[in-house]
Amino acid sequence: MPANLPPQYFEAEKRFRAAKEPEEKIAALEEMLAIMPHHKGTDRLHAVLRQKIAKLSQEAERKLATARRAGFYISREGAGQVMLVGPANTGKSQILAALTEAMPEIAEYPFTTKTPGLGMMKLEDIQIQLVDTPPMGYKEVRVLLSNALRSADLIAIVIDLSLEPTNQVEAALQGLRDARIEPLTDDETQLTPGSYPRRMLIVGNKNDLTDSSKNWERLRSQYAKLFPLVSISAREGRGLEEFGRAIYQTLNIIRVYTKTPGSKADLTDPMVLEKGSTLEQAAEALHKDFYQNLKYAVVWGSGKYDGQRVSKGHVLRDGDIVEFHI
Ligand SMILES: Nc1nc2c(ncn2[C@@H]2O[C@H](COP(=O)(O)OP(=O)(O)OP(=O)(O)O)[C@@H](O)[C@H]2O)c(=O)[nH]1
Ligand SMILES: [Mg+2]
Repeated sequence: MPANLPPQYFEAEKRFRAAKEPEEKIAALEEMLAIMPHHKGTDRLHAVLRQKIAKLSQEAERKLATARRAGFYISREGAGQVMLVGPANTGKSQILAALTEAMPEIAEYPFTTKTPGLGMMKLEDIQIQLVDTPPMGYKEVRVLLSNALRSADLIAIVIDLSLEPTNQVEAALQGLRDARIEPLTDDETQLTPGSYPRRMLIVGNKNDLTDSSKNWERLRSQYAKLFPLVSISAREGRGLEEFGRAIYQTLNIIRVYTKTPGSKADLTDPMVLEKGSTLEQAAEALHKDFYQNLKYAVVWGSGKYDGQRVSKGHVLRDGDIVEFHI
């Protein structure tokens, strides 16, 4: 045992032991390597950890290749990625069809969708990627689906309002918990260590059917405090605008329009930033030159008055127009 390993090393080692995915194991090992002092006594341990990382990297590569082949490796496009998940037959594919150009298979029987389906949904002047997924609890795809869901910007739990809602929501939440995905909350102490906190909302679909209003009330009384909720009929095209608004709000984003000095603002192609972003963060997202050389900016919208000069720490708001000066 090499001497003088600091306590942080053993904490990272504990994380390594607890980790289930190769990516997490690699991260813990890299931390251990960074913490470990370099001298003769640690040479061997160094080599052992490096070897482990190399092996795990190969494993991660193989997993990724499998996911790609099966259509579960979904590259993110647009201003946000929203995954439609839930029990079988609740209308996830119908929603994708209603809101995008995609033409997924829709059928009366459960377990129709076997691999994810993608489409782009227009929300005012931005595009959101919608992803239709196979039903949760479909065991052939569980691992691949879990991995895909962990990187979603928003998980939309879709349930059928003609049926009792609680069981459906709980089944979906349990499926997500099995994938170690938990609802994102403001209170981080609520989260299980090693879990993947994600933003979530609940969609009650088929609100055109009998009993749907009774079930909607039930759903609201039980979950309104925990999740944003929306009632729709994908088949009849009802509530789709509200659904879009709920997605936009829950994604927690703002749109910022840029303007070059002396010309008009480009109001067609906003930058999309996380809510609460500062001018400096906007500059960073735009281009590294802007970030490095930013002197100040002029803002229309969130300033006290239009055309106000603001500093790097200024918090931007949805719809702001920004003119960067470098
Ligand atoms: N009445 C009504 N039926 C709907 C609505 N949305 C979907 N359906 C019907 O519900 C059935 C299932 O729809 P799908 O979109 O295939 O459901 P899914 O959740 O993708 O199903 P899986 O892929 O098996 O998980 C089909 O018969 C649809 O026509 C709706 O808003 N109202
Ligand atoms: Mg489907």
